[in-house]
Amino acid sequence: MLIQHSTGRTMSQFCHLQFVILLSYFFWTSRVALNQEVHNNPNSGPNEGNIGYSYFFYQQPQYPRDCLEARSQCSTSNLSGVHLIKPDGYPEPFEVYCDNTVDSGGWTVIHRFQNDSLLFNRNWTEYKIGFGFLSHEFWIGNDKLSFLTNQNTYGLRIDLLSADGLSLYVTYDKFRISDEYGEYKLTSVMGYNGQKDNINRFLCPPSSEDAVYIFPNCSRRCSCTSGQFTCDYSYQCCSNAVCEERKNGSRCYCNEGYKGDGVNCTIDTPPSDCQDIYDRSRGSAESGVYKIKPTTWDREPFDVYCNMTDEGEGWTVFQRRMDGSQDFFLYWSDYKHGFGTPDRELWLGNDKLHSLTTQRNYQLRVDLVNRNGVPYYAKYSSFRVSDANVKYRLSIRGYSGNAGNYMNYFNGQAFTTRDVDNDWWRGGNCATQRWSTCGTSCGHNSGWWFTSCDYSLNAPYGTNCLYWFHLPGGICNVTYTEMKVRPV
Ligand SMILES: *[C@@H]1O[C@H](CO)[C@@H](O)[C@H](O)[C@H]1NC(C)=O
Ligand SMILES: *[C@@H]1O[C@H](CO)[C@@H](O)[C@H](O)[C@H]1NC(C)=O
Ligand SMILES: *[C@@H]1O[C@H](CO)[C@@H](O)[C@H](O)[C@H]1NC(C)=O
Ligand SMILES: *[C@@H]1O[C@H](CO)[C@@H](O)[C@H](O)[C@H]1NC(C)=O
Ligand SMILES: *[C@@H]1O[C@H](CO)[C@@H](O)[C@H](O)[C@H]1NC(C)=O
Ligand SMILES: *[C@@H]1O[C@H](CO)[C@@H](O)[C@H](O)[C@H]1NC(C)=O
Ligand SMILES: *[C@@H]1O[C@H](CO)[C@@H](O)[C@H](O)[C@H]1NC(C)=O
Ligand SMILES: *[C@@H]1O[C@H](CO)[C@@H](O)[C@H](O)[C@H]1NC(C)=O
Ligand SMILES: [Ca+2]
Repeated sequence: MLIQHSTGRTMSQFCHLQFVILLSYFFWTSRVALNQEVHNNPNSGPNEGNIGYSYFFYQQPQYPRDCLEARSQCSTSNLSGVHLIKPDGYPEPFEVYCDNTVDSGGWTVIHRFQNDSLLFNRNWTEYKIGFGFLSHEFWIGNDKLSFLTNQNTYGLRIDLLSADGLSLYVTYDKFRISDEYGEYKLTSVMGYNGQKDNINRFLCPPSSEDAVYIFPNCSRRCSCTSGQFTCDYSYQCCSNAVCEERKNGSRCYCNEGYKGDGVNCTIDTPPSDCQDIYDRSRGSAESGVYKIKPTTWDREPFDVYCNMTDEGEGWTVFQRRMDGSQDFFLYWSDYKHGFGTPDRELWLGNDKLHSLTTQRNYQLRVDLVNRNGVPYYAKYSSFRVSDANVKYRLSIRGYSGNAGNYMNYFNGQAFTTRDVDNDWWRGGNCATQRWSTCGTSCGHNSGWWFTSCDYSLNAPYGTNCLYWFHLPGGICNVTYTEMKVRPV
């Protein structure tokens, strides 16, 4: 557990080195521990506080309970190697590797990772039982480890060897894991002693600059800065975040609807328009379809096409004509809710247009291509569409451009569709009215801010009827229109 959760991960995160880990336990307070046992044992003789003496009276266990006992029981077994031990309560004796070379010996090796010859990504049962070979790589098994470390107070020592020959170790004065019922929880790992500078060199090789490691329970965030391994103990998930292990390891993740680093989560409001999307992306967002939710829009976010390339960026497109694939001769409710496809022909919808243009001050840009393929544009420094109560009345002013100031004609006008007549013409509804121009008879056949049956950019495509009154070089047969807004 320890290997995986702290040291192991840290190393795999920071090091691309070959290394050896030697993980062992020893009686940390062996003398005191043994004396206590003598006290508690009704068969024991007088306690002299001496190991040899205690064993003399104490019923000699059949097997040593760990490598320290193995060594002290028999002077010929003080060589490192495989010994049979049987921790208190464990049903069978089993073989362990005893290391008698480091720190006065008596260490029971619980894990060795040497040359990556053994797969350590294993299931619960395998970790429970243990795997590998004592002679090279192995995991002793969590059951054994649990019995071993619960007989007394054990210390932990981790030895590390890097590919460049750096050898170092850390010790913990106390180390214990619970049984399977307690999910082998690491109940105690305390009293860290390390070689600080070497640890830094080991944990922070040159390639690890700015690497970050967050503890599995998100209790601290450690990083390598200028070769120093430092931990921020104040790291903590905020109330709108959870500590979770995902693809990139553990860290605080903001809850749904929030954004941030998990320490500081702010409400993740959808972008209010294409300019907002552009700004949030720090200028990297490309033209395309995005979801926006104007601040005054109380329904679901909706799709819009953002033109990020035309004379700057952040334009929210609300009308486009390009191939006649979309019918524009539609009804009040169609124009109210919108129709078409954002990246092809569309009318965004008057409700949305109202919401969009009332959250801030917006400018309008109309791009047109005439029948000879020549592009023109008209810009208005102020553009706003009022709500349904006033029939989506248009407010527009501040013309500039080369297409001619045609939109000015509709300033202050309410919206009209084939089924709702708000135009000034007393003779009928402009939306269904026919007229003659460019040598053909045309139908307005669209929704628009008609005054007295002037021409609409929503008129039928591919006819003489779709035109912009002032367009130089021939007003008929406009082949492309795009109407878009952007905050001023
Ligand atoms: C192992 O035991 C032998 C014989 O008692 C002794 O000479 C030797 O120093 C011991 N070695 C260690 C590492 O304790
Ligand atoms: C790893 O080391 C063991 C023992 O030294 C050896 O038998 C094995 O072939 C090695 N495996 C690899 C992948 O180097
Ligand atoms: C764990 O892995 C072993 C060996 O691959 C397999 O036999 C066993 O069924 C697995 N157990 C579970 C619970 O997946
Ligand atoms: C998180 O883990 C660290 C180290 O393993 C431990 O010291 C700390 O108490 C744990 N915190 C919580 C809240 O579990
Ligand atoms: C993982 O972290 C790296 C570095 O911090 C980052 O570049 C990458 O996007 C992250 N991947 C995922 C899936 O979060
Ligand atoms: C969270 O982020 C905001 C905005 O960046 C900042 O003003 C605030 O101080 C941060 N709060 C914390 C606890 O870091
Ligand atoms: C943006 O608008 C301009 C003018 O209408 C047009 O030429 C350009 O192709 C548009 N860009 C995209 C990516 O739609
Ligand atoms: C307009 O386009 C239509 C259909 O493509 C064509 O029949 C007509 O001649 C064009 N009119 C002019 C004035 O170019
Ligand atoms: Ca009328």
